[in-house]
Amino acid sequence: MSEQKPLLHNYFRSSTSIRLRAALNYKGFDYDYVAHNLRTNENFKPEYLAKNPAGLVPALELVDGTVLTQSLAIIEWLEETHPNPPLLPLDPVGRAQVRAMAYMIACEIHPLNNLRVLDQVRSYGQDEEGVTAWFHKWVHTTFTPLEQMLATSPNTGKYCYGDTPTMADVCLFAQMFNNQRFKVDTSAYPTLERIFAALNQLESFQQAAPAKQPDAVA
Ligand SMILES: N[C@@H](CCC(=O)N[C@@H](CS)C(=O)NCC(=O)O)C(=O)O
Repeated sequence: MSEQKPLLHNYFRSSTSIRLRAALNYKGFDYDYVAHNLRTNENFKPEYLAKNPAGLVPALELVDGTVLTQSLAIIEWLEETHPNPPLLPLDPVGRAQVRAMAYMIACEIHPLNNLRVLDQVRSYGQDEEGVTAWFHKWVHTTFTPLEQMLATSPNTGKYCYGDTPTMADVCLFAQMFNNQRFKVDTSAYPTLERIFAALNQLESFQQAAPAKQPDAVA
């Protein structure tokens, strides 16, 4: 009989799913993939709502049935239970700085550009051009200071903080796929583009990309 694995409830192009997949893969954490098509509201089916009443992805269902939600909370749990390789530096100031960059993306871009928020913007009569402009605005509002921070910080290395990936990098990596889908021009952010290119060289990150997932569609 095959060993039971934790279940990752997610969707191929959900950026919160991408960031969690990158973290899990980087840590070598094995899971079975459960797809919920957000476009057809599979995430609001009663069976999933019974596990995660918010109906959002990702969620990580452990083998004992415990369901963890919120991508960053799951990544923090992962860091505590599987510390190597680390996704946070050891010193408290560094940890705060990495979390700050992660939260800039996770708290100040993603919630404004989430599927249900874009649908709400559409419901106010905005056409696709208007929705795209909304999306771009919130990326640029945060990418401008993030680029400045990374371009000037002595802690910036190959990645957002030093020469190994951190929680900030998994968030940046995931956001870049959303940017590509909404055709955001990121040429004004050379440091962010350079870091994204470096992350794309890592097998664990490559395997987290939307196109690599079993539910991927063009
Ligand atoms: N803060 C949550 C956000 C989760 C979230 O909003 N996920 C999106 C996909 S990226 C979702 O499930 N959207 C479904 C919807 O908006 O109906 C996290 O980081 O896990």
